[in-house]
Amino acid sequence: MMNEKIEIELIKQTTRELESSLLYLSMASWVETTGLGGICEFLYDHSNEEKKHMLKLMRYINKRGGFARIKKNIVISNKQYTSLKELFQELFEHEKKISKEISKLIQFSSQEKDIFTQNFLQWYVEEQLEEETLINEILHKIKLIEKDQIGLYLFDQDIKNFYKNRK
Ligand code: OFO
Repeated sequence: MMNEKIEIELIKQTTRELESSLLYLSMASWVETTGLGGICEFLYDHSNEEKKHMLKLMRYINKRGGFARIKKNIVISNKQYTSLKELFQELFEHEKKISKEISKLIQFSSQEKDIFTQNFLQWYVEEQLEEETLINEILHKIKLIEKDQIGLYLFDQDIKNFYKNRK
């Protein structure tokens, strides 16, 4: 059984994962309106990934004798971006914020001497590292080709082909 304080903190993280999923989803929708099919595919796909992160947490909470639920008042963004650079910058900041929350959660589970939760959260540490690196790489590339429409088109095609080959 996990203690109630840990359960409450994990429920907060479950909600954050859902918020992440919805953020990627709303960003994907905006990008789709710009006609960049590859990048929008990447964002839709990642929205599903975040939902899987949420489910993984829910299943863990229940397995440890808690009751997984989503907090009320979920943050949903319907923002219209001015550029892809702005969007990926926001995403990068978001992922860094999530990484900090995971780190705080690990420290808290250590304080509470919950080694199961500490161990469980290691998966999220790896995941955040991968995500931060990936989003930062994309942001970097977008900054390089910022005003080059052909460059942007080719970059989008690259991402599109990557997804085509995965199917
Ligand atoms: Fe759930 O991995 Fe990012 O936010």
